[in-house]
Amino acid sequence: MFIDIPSELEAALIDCPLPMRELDGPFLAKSTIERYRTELTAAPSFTETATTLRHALTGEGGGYAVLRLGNLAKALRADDSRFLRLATGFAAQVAVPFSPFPRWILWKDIGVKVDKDPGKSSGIGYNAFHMDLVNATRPPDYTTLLCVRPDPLGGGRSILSDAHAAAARLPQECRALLAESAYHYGVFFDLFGVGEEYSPFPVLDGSDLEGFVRFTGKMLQRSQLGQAHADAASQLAEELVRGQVSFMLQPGDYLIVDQRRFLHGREALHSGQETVPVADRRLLLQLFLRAPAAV
Ligand SMILES: O=C(O)CCC(=O)C(=O)O
Ligand SMILES: [Fe+2]
Repeated sequence: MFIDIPSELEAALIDCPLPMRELDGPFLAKSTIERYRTELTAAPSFTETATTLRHALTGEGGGYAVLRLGNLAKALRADDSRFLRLATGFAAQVAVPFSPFPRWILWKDIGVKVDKDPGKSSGIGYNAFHMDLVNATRPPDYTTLLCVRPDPLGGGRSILSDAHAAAARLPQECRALLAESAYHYGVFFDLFGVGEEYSPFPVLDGSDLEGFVRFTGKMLQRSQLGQAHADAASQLAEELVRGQVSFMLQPGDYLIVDQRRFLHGREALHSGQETVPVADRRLLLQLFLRAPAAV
């Protein structure tokens, strides 16, 4: 699931100035996608690398990938717009980049805030298994996280788990409870390209292999759920942990997750974050993708 960039491709990409992107509402414009594709496919080994990436995401047993863009991040600086355009160009080989949030143009910062709810995005604690935008009727098909800086104190490993495999290990009664529209989480406002608010929602939607597993571990503490439904969700949470893989994202690593197959989360950052200057703290950038057929 880790994909290295061949050195001849890295060399070509450093000198491949992609133009500023244009937007079409919340989506990256088709004209930009075509322009990026034309520029990038001219680089040696780009087409093969993009094929490897798509295969890692869509092939049997697949569902996530980490593109190792660290050398490019070093050469261009990980938070430089030229580097972000290259990452956007790779993402656009998978699906259409978009931003559901009016505040962010495509890339959203996930920094570290010591006084935030520790279990949430940019908190310092354990961020339990979840899918992003779980309470939307059309969550993003892919969520992606680009690592600008890992936790300098060494915490914050990424965790991933195959959602359908975890659900399949549960007893039938438990799966039946998870298929009921008895779950809810969070608020929904001012979001683009993700449909309507979905509340209450079922965790399992019947089409066991194709559908989303609409789960977020955060609802176990933060939503009022009936006892039987909460117990079923806790069992799923346990199975997700049992099947998890974890790894530390390095600077320039670009994690792409198919939200229909894998749920994601993050282990706690190391203690002592308040002693780390804000400019040195962990920083990820998040981008969502919509599969072309569904745009
Ligand atoms: O901090 C991380 O590694 C993951 C953050 C996350 O999943 C989110 O903000 O949705
Ligand atoms: Fe997330």
